[in-house]
Amino acid sequence: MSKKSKDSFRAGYVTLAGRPNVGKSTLMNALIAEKLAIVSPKPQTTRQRVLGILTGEDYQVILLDTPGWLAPKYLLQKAMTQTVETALADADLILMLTEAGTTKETDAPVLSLLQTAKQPRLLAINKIDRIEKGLLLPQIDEMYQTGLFEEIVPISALQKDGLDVLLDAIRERLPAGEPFYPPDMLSNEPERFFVAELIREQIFHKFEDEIPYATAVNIQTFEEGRPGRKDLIEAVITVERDSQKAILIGKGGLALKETGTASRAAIEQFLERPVFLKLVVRVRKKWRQDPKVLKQLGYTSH
Ligand SMILES: Nc1nc2c(ncn2[C@@H]2O[C@H](COP(=O)(O)OP(=O)(O)OP(=O)(O)O)[C@@H](O)[C@H]2O)c(=O)[nH]1
Ligand SMILES: [Mg+2]
Repeated sequence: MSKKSKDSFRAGYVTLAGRPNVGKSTLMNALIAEKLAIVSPKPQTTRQRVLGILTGEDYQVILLDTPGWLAPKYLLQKAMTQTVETALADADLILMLTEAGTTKETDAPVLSLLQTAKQPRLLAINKIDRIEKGLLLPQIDEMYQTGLFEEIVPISALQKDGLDVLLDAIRERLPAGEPFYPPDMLSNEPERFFVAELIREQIFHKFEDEIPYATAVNIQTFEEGRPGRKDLIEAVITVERDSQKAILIGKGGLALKETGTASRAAIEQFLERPVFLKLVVRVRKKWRQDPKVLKQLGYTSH
């Protein structure tokens, strides 16, 4: 690093926060230009904080993607809200995300969460590809009037529109300081985290109703470097009821086979190497309410 860029380097943590389904994970992936966070059309896809690193010539943004902010109804959701609170406390800068075409009432719970935050805040209004540009101005106005945001940037995370402007707004508010991570590093999460998430993403895409929400995935075996053989990954899919297990497995095991095939393709693309993937389904009654299981699955630290 040259002396000049060392002196003017900026680095910091930027926490993404917003309602479920507004496109936080899509934005994270678009900014990092790598699929780090899973995405689905269903709300509450993200359950844990996901860290992504974006390093430029004179800056390093460490993005923290978080679960959508909601009123918790069960222990897993409580853990999800705690994750958001911790990520907000860790932030140098807060980036709230909302959707174009909504009013501030829709975002009232998130806005009140940010009210007590001490850090500078930006707002990105996402999904502008879905509405007429003219309709955006009243929304921008209304959100400025909350007094919470230094800058408001309309974007489409999906179409990668407005991201340069957003990145500039982020960059100029980062604290001066040296990078926290090597420039080529995109995340510090372990591979097995991404692998489990990619399987969970398939389940979010493939199954309806309560199933995705009652499902957790953890990696039991991850054997690399087997001479002449593919890496072996064994994943356990946990559900709450026998009926859910039956649906996940399907007639003659067909549904599980399809989930396995789609998951393996996504995992191989992510890891850039072939793997052998084995899935098993188990039932843990009411695991979403069980502190022990939540801890085992990594949703809580205590
Ligand atoms: N049209 C449009 N759709 C988008 C855009 N960004 C995200 N989406 C879609 O919105 C849905 C939710 O996206 P996610 O990135 O999973 O949203 P999230 O905020 O991370 O959701 P949670 O993790 O559940 O809180 C997906 O179907 C995305 O494809 C956008 O700019 N335009
Ligand atoms: Mg998400």
